[in-house]
Amino acid sequence: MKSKLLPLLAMTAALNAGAYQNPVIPGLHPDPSIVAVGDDFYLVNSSFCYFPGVPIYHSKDLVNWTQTGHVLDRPEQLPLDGAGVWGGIYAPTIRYDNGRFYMITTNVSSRGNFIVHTTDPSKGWSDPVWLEQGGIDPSLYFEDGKCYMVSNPDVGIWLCEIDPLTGKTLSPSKRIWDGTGGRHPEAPHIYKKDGYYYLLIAEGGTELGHGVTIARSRNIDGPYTPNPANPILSHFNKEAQYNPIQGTGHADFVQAPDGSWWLVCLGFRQQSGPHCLLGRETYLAPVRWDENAWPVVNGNGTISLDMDVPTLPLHPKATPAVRDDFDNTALGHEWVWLRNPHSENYVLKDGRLTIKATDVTLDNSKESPSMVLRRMEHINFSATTRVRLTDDGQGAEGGMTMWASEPSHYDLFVTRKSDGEQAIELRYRLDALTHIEKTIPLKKSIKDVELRITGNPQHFTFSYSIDGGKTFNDLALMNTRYLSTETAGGFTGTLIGLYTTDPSAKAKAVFEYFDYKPL
Ligand code: 6LW
Repeated sequence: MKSKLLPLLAMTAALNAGAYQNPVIPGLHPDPSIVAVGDDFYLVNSSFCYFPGVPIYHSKDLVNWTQTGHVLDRPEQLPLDGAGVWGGIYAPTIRYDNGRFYMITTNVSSRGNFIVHTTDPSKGWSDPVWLEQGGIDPSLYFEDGKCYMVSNPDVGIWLCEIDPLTGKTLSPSKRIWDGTGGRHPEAPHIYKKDGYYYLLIAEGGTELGHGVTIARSRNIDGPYTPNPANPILSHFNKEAQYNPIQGTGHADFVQAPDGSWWLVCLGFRQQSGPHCLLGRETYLAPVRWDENAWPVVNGNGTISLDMDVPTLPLHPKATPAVRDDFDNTALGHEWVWLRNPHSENYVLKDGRLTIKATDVTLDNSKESPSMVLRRMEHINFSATTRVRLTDDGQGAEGGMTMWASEPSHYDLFVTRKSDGEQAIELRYRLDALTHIEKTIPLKKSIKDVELRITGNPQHFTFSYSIDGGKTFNDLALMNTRYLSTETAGGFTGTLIGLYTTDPSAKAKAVFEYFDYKPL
């Protein structure tokens, strides 16, 4: 088994001591929630229509994060029938109390709010415990053996006491704050510090007007008094007008063992004008408490890519290897499926990933196609694979896709044509438009083809090689912006998929490796 990690350690943060680089978790990693247990930090993100769900990360220093798995890794925990890029799992919260981890979230495509719990995240999490209080973005607060839940039904923040192990509601739900007037008050979290309950929320919607506001009370159920300096974090202002990070919001606080306070939040990076393809990512900022006991985020309520602030002692992590040789017994945590996969259609053997086709195409918004995906994490990147399409009937395809949603993807693939020959094709699917941009017939002697997609802010370039990757021929370039959140929609950004589909459901696409390289 070849190692997936380079043996050399490399700083993922900025190399200056006491500085780091944002985002701390790039690509589709929105709605971060964080908890400290001793000197270990755990962080979770929302995952929408993708399986497994709710990626969980671990860190010792808040800057370097390693994915240890997913919280929802069994279909019984995560029914995703018909879930699309606006559906599935919304914002999770992770908390720890009395030896047990809790993760609370919403499956908007199923029964709503639920909790899973575990005493050891590495051993897996419980089945869902379903909850009665509605709304999205549920969070938990524990105190003196009691557990409180907050979420946002009816465009406000509501609180009730619950039993987190049975889901039973123990007190009537009470509306405790409406925010400062921004749209979509959401993402509530409660913390206690120096005799105050602080209620942190997001407002303004998860676009450019996003921000974080806070209120406090001596009693958990209010009345809550807003911070006169709200919002405590927003990029919808002059200070952040030219900031490459926009849409900052949806935050969670954590206190480190050295007493310092920090916030994780989401934000997005634009490319090709105002367009965003990476999805919403996880950012980190320091927090201090001012003389009136209100939190101040990174001095002026904005954050930057280069953070010149003291950090905890850094624990650099290994740089991920460019190449996935598919020679492990399971795919790495970076790979996900659209909806609940048919696992029998994915075989890792002899250093190859074989994906068996069904007749489900990438345009099908109900079923799970034969496709594995990994996040696009960098604006400038290249992704390369070697594929062989076998047992293929007419119309079968196997290859790589830049996938935003069922109606929005660019596909580069090997296909069996009506004349019985194979060809390389490049297709753009953009809503009502389906366009074959190029068809390159393949000689019978050619079995393996390398496919490459290279991304820059404006364009994806599609290329192929038929000499084992020695020379690549460019087929075409296509604008990135049509796959952006602004155009294609969805909460999920763009992913890179390896897929196959066949009207006769017989084909196999055999992938020998997959390279993902930031450029
Ligand atoms: C999430 C909400 C939000 O539940 O977007 O940006 C929703 N914030 O809090 C989906 O990520």
